[in-house]
Amino acid sequence: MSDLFGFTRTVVKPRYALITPDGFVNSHLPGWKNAVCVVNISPAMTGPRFTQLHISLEKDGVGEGNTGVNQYVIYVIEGAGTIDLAEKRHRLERGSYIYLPPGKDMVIKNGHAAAMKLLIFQKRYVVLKGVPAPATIVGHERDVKGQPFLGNEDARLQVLLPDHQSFDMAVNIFTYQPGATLPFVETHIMEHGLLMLKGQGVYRLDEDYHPVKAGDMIWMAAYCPQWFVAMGKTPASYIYYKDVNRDPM
Ligand code: UGY
Ligand code: MN
Repeated sequence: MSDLFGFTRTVVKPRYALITPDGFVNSHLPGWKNAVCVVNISPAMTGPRFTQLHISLEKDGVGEGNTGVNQYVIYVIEGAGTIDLAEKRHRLERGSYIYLPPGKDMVIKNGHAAAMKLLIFQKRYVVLKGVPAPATIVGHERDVKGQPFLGNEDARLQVLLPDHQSFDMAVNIFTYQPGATLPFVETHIMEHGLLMLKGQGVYRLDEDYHPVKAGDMIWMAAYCPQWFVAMGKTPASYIYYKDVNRDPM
């Protein structure tokens, strides 16, 4: 379907973007070897204040660098490998995630012949006077209990980063049983970057309704009205970024 008549579900609008895998185009990014890197969301779109990368580390793939003024959240979508941080080596598998504060060195390696696929959110860290920047976190989604969202047992939220003022970003996984919805059309100052991890549904973005499924990426600008319903016979889940805990002015 995708190569007939120039059809795609991808759409880039001033207040949101839906980017589907058929349209991904690779970039060569410094520090990544034997890797297929796609910059799905970035300030180059005019609007986003963060970057969302999809990186496929092939056999012997390595990513090496320093976070600089930014902080990273790296989530393992598929495959397994390791990350070396100053203090030690950590094993990574599907569902592992790492929070790296500014100024942190890292070396991430694929340990197998099959690709290790990574989702990376990068955001410039905004200092809060008197509050030290967060420390590194290495965790796994299975260790984070899903809480009912606004009392709905069928829409559960896993909050991957601590709810603490030192963090200026949050990354959560939202899992919906078939038919479950965001309870209302949200309109808020926070922006989002999102990857559909499982299942399918319909996303309302601004005034438009889009069918979405696992593998799709979405950018939602601040104040972009948003709503979701999970459809089909299996649960739908997505991982998403939002900016938090800082004054708007
Ligand atoms: O955290 C959120 O704003 C979340 N409820 N938004 C979303 O899922 N689109
Ligand atoms: Mn939201």
